[in-house]
Amino acid sequence: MQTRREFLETAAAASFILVSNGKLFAERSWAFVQSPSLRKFRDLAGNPIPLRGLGPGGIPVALPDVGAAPVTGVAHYTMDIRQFSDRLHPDLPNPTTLWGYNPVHALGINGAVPQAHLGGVIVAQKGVPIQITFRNNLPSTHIIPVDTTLMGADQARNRTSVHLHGGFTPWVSDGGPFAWFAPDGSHGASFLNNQVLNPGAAANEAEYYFTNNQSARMVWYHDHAIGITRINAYAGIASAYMIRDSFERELGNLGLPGFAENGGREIPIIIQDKVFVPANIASIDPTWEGPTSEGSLWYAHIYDPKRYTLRGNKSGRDAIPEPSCVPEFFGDTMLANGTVYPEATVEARRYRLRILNACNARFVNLQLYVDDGSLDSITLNPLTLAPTNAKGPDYLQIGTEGGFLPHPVVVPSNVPFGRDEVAGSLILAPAERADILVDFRGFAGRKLVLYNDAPAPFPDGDESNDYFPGAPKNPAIITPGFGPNTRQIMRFNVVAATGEDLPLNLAPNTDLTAGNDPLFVPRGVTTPPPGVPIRSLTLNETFDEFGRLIQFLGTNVPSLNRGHGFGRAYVDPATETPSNGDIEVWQIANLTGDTHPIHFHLVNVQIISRQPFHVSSYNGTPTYTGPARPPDQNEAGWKDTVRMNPGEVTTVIMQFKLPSVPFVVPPSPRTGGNEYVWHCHILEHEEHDMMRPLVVL
Ligand SMILES: [Cu+2]
Repeated sequence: MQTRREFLETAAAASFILVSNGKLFAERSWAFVQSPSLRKFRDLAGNPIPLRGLGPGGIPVALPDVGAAPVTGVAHYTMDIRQFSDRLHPDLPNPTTLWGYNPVHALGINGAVPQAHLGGVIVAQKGVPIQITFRNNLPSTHIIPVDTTLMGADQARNRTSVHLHGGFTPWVSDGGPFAWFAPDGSHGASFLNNQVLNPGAAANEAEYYFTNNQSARMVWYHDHAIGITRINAYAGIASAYMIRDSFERELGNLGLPGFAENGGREIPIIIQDKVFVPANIASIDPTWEGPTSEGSLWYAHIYDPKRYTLRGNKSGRDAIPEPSCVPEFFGDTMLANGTVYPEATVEARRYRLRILNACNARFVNLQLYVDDGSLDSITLNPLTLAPTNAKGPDYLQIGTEGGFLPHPVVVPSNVPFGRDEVAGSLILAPAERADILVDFRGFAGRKLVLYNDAPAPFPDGDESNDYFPGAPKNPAIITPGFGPNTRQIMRFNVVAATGEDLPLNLAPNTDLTAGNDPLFVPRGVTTPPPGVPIRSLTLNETFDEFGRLIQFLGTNVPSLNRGHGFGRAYVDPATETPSNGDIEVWQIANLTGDTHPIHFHLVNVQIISRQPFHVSSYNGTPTYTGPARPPDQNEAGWKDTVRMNPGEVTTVIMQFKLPSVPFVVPPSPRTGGNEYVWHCHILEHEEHDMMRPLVVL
């Protein structure tokens, strides 16, 4: 597999990419903001920093309004999108200013629903549609600096668009980049939400219809407004959405723990990485435009050539804008369910964890180790930097983004990331989800650290993005037991069981295929089914007019835009235009040095294979350098986000079937069809400009 460095060498040799003197690992300066030193797992008094659960005191679970929805008459919710503050760690001197969802009604709460980070989890039932009025109450000043040179960003700062990620949604409710709406009633060119579903809507409102016509799974919803998605999501505009069904309920008889919203031993865990404004921000980062009180969110806003690759040749390059986007943003402090370094008290019995990687760009390789009682809980082997701690229980993975796997898969919980195989324990790219069972029996009285060692960027890594005490290549001075730390996410405090679980009758030989749509290709088959049309597509990296790195999706035909290689801009005419019901195979050649988590709106895909190819000789047709291999066992089901590694062609298959809905869905005024998108879910890539229309005719 190619490394980033090799990518630059081969890219420079290839005539179709106009790269000069690219240096991906320039020497770093350390003019970089770091979060305050925050204590892990316990507050100053030694009390646990509790992991927030669902419901009162934790993340609010939205409830419907009393009246039925306009137009369709289904259950209706009202959700505000606003600026609020929430204390994300007890040692932070101030609560953090955030943007986010705030439901009007919530489970177990009478009166005003507390404004909490990630607030507004929705629990839906398969086949029971719902409708939501989102009210945009955001102030006109963003809490994160806005780079107005990005496509679509030079408009109102408080635009938003709500995308149900993984949902099976008519395009007018899909919350695409051009379907944004602002408090003053202005909206993007593709915004038909109210015309279709709520003609009486107020200026700041937008109406969305979600079919829930999908098997049980955890999806999520987040902002998708053009030009500001990465900063809106980072500011907090994201939450989870659980779809339940009868198959899932029946699994309770096989030992599946009960649901979180009913107080069962199911724990959603939403992982994010952030940087918090330190006390001395004015001297470290004098041009920071966001809130300056200690504990506010901080985000990279300067394209520092010492830190990020810049096209070497100055001639023909415009001055770098400030604020500027950056190639990827990595935080230094991990959060779970909106709290920094929390601790969950669990009984020594079986739990179901629903994990979502909601980081902007950081991948995680999730391991579980017994806290060894040392100051930092984890002790690293000085040579390998792998934990010497005893291992925690392995995972039994039962599902992914697209619902249940065909068969449960045992995932060992103690495999450090390995660069050669690009493998580890439970690897999740941004937007990927895992549904896992963890049995804490035998660990009563001990504490287990949820640990991550995935490199950032993935898979080659720049060690200055890897924060832990004694990190050899990170100049940050970190006190053991405190952050910044990107390796320790949270801790489980295992206490004695108060009851006994039903026996577990879920194992790798259990057939769960009845719980999901039938797959196109049998397990282990790495060739596309005969007769299915194949599209050849590409992932590209080059430089923009300012010399900054930019990523594009493309076809296998060179772009007419000089310097784009095979890449096409999001606003270029659509090239992926299947018809309703079409089945297609997409073979996506990654010509870059990074793994990209490619997300498909509307459809779930089945991964058929990954196959290495010779990047520098790619001319539209790959020359393969090794055999195709099937997806990992825990990717064998349906996926809405697929990791595509450098130097590999990833082959997926999907059917572009539109949902049927009880109202008329007009074509998009922009693209003339059912306007969806496919894009990289590294949010900095998506924004600049790794996204393409997917127009279903
Ligand atoms: Cu990407």
